[in-house]
Amino acid sequence: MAGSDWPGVLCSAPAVDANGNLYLLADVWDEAYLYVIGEDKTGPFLSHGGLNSHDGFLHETVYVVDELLYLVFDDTIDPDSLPGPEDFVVRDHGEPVPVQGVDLIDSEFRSKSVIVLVLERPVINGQQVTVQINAQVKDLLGNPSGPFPVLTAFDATSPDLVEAVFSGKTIKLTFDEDVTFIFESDSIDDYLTIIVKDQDGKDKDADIVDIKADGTDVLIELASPLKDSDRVLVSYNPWPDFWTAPDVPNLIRDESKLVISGWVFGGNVAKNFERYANL
Ligand SMILES: [Ca+2]
Ligand SMILES: [Ca+2]
Repeated sequence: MAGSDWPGVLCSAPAVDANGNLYLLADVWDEAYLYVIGEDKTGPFLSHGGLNSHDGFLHETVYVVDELLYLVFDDTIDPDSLPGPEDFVVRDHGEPVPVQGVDLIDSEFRSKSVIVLVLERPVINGQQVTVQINAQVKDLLGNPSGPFPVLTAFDATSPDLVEAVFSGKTIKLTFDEDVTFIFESDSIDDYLTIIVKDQDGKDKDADIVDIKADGTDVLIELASPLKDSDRVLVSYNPWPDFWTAPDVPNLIRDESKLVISGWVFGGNVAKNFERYANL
């Protein structure tokens, strides 16, 4: 690897690939870019990073956000070569998920294209989502892609609350995937509040003693026991509502990990919610 005068940029020595392209591989702030010198004879291939989605900057070639599955390519794809829904096989935990639509969008970064698959339903844990592409795509010069391996989609979907119940001193929140939680009592009120009213509508104390995650559950332990007749409202307002370092406390998040330039981002944060725990 030869150096560069531009800090953060490393370029490989020029090389020739199997298609006869003369190319340079540049590593810019940990993101790889392929620069082809001369005639482009290489078909589109998957290349990480580049899409600035509504969920933040992602550094993955294949990732899933709810019911949308993104495939990021190095090259601009000819729209006429875009495969149909029947050319993709998507599986969630091994079970097929029908593809309802295929869109082609241009990335906000450089000349990348992104194929977006619209799935029949949101997937609950993208780390177990795979996609198989049984077709070729072409770049604007007509260069066809090679065959694709079975690809694993990175989980960029936030955990969703599916149930909230209480018993004794414990309120149990159940999510649709495994979650993590680091409890920090001094600032918990900024994130999570519990309002308890008795059967007459009178406020009761609801001091949080501890919170821990166990599989898909978050268990909130209160100082004093609840009665079956109490009304319990759980409100969660995470800040910030995007990727953070893994050791930031009081965030309910999944187990996805992302490393960019030595920074580790720790999981998709559950979205705001307000839920009665006895409905
Ligand atoms: Ca090309
Ligand atoms: Ca997830």
